[in-house]
Amino acid sequence: AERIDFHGMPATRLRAPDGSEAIVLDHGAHVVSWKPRGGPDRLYLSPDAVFKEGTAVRGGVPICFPQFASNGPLPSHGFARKSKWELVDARVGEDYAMANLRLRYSDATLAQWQGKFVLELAISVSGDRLDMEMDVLNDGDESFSFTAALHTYLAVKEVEECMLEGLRGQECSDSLTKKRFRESGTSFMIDQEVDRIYHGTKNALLLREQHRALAIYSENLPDTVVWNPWVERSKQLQDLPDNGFRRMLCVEGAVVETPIVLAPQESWWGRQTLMTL
Ligand code: TA6
Repeated sequence: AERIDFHGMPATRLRAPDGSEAIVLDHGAHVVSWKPRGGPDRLYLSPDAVFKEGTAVRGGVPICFPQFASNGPLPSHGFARKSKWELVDARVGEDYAMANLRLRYSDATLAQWQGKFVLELAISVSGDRLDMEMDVLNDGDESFSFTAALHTYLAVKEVEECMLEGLRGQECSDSLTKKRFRESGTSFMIDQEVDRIYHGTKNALLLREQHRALAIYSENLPDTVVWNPWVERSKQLQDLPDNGFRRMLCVEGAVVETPIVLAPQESWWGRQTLMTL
């Protein structure tokens, strides 16, 4: 693992012996790039992304913690993605490269939220896969609850030609229409703004495109958020080009509907794995 400067921010480049690579910023423990076996980047990073302390980066894998979206008193998606984390470990093994980053409660976080947490992100890259695991420990003497997500921006060639499979039969809350329904289609295509939370994800999801596919696995992340801002919303997002929505699809491993409650010294973890097929 190598320390690098990424758009003016300190970052770590993980390179496994097989040529697979990932880059993670100290800022937000934000994974901004993932190239399985030297291939093209499978994460979308906006060309207009802003790299600045206290700001969230558009693209890659923002970590939403301790609040997903605006479901609570904190600014959207919480403070973890805007905070400076500490790199605790970076290593290259025989067939992998990994890093561990940590964010611990501070006076700044306690001023916004009472949880005395220790949040860790472990990233590992190997062959065709990227693993990202969040670990949360309650290091205080009072319980706290939180929602969270690995808000993954997948890179796609053309979003209108993608198919996302594996959601059939799942309960879905549509954040745009505020309706709740059961998904009946075997695959869904994106041809308009989408902002949905699927509940009780059990299966692997498959994102299929022309000539390539990506499997998305979640463990301990019972909700899957699917988001694409489409034409109008993209125009409102200053850090996304007007056509940026065509190159991305967010498929997020999340815990939204039922917040996690941690008693003192209890911990929780959730993991998302991406694998090219
Ligand atoms: O995960 C979907 C979502 O919550 C959307 O509602 C959308 O606003 C998106 O995340 C991006 O949020 P952000 O705060 O990064 O602009």
